[in-house]
Amino acid sequence: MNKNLYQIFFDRFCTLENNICFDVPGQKNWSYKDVDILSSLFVSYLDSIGLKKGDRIISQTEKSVASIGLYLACLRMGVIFTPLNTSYTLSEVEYFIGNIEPKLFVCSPDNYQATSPIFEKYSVPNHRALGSSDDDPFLKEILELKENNIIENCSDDDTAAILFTSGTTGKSKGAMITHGNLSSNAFALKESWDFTENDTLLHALPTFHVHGLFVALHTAFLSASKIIFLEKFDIAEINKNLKNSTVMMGVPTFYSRLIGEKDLNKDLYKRMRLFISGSAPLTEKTFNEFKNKTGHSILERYGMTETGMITSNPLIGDRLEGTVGFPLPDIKIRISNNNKILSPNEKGIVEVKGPNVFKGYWRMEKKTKEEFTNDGFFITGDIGQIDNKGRLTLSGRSGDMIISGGFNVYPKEIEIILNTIDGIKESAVIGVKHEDFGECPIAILVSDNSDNTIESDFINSLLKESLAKYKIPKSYVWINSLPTNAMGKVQKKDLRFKYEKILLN
Ligand code: MLC
Ligand code: AMP
Repeated sequence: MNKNLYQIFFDRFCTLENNICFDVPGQKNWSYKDVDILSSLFVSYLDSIGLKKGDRIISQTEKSVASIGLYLACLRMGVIFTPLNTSYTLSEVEYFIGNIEPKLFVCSPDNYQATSPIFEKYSVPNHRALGSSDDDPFLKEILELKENNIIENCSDDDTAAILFTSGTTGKSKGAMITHGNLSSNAFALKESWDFTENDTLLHALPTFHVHGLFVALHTAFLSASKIIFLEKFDIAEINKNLKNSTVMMGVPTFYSRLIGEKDLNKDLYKRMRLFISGSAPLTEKTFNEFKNKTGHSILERYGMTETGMITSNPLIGDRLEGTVGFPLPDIKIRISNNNKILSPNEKGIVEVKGPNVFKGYWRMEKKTKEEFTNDGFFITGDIGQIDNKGRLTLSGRSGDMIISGGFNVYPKEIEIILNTIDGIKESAVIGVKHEDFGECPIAILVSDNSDNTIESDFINSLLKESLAKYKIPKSYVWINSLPTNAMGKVQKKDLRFKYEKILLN
């Protein structure tokens, strides 16, 4: 049997192919049939440039139906799809191109010229620009092609996508995610959240991460649901579309922004049946205020790039604030500390096993081995505890990764650059509380000349040359020396404790 994820979607939506798949405000609607054709046209293009199963492409494109058509074409052909955050800078993109060695690099028209030297340096055979407008030249060219309806035979273990997630060393690791990982997770979520063809998903997430691309789209595709496809999260657009939707998925910032509205109109929320939150901790304050103001209990779930979704609060039954719920079907979780499995209510590292768990890091066998236990559980690095009923509560992370508005920020990556700046002797980047983004990076700096500190704007401008904007520290604090322990290791815990509220009013 063909386990190609696209085949699985197709089998589900083919009897409902006239259902609207994408409703993009201001553009024409796309039925499931239209999207199927669009993907088959992209297959023709990929085939014409010689792409085969197992080849890789990188896409750093704005959110659009065309970019999803390209993704679906890759699934159909067994070509491995690597999406990149659109805010990555050239030097970040260069690393991914060197690491992935794609046969095709698709970028937004605005970036085409700037990325050309990288594409030449790494001899990427094909470089194209794809925009998000209806009259994009590449899209027009695609629409002129003849359909190629191939759906390559794939097994559960064939890699469908490589998504990058950073590491403690500051270098990103490509997580190889298989057709089987994605299909098992999509089925688990469809069942757990009871998605059907009667649902309308309000989609305002970016489509270069697990949340917006896999969790949201796959669950909808498998159910032939309608997707209201917004360019980005914008309160006015959300309010305009809430009354025509039934489900929304978002990061906690979506919800804190919605309740922050002065004239929140409860009536708009009447048709909605489900609000889902994930990618970062949802505070109890946000959960409770949202419930008071809209009447809805947000359903919080937990996952990560390497595993897809792991746990979810129940659709029917108590959605407890501050907890991330129960393991999804076929997924096992446990808590461990120093190789010892802990009992209920004991706090330790969350480990996970199941068909959702990725097959390894791209070209990093050693790193892959280090992240799994001997009996095959993936070590998430998240800290939590499981109660007697099996419900998971998270309380932090073992590393010093920061999650800002749902985007991960790795301090090491920023510190490496800060430490090269003249005038900075040493630096420590930490996550502190932020009203809007939940958590944000700030940098604690030590000057190499006690009489002088450098202007923040100057540091920002240097960092922006190589780092995406969301990684730029929101504040700089100069101190005489960093606190260290007897081994000379910087005590970030002390810094976090001292500066935790520095960004709050
Ligand atoms: C934007 N900025 C951010 C930021 N997003 N800074 C820190 N953290 C962020 N997340 C910057 C902008 O560049 C801008 O900088 C300034 O902050 C104000 O921008 P804004 O217009 O207010 O932000 P906006 O465009 O509205 O974006 C905020 C957001 C967005 C929360 C809507 O960040 C977002 O869509 N986040 C979702 C991330 C996501 O999908 N994560 C899933 C990962 S998958 P300046 O300098 O121009 O002022 C995963 C697994 C799982 O984690 O479990 O799901
Ligand atoms: P990523 O590597 O981008 O996939 O991010 C995964 C990380 O996001 C997880 O390891 C968690 O630390 C965090 N995360 C995801 N969902 C939640 C949640 N509901 N609550 C707290 N943290 C979460």
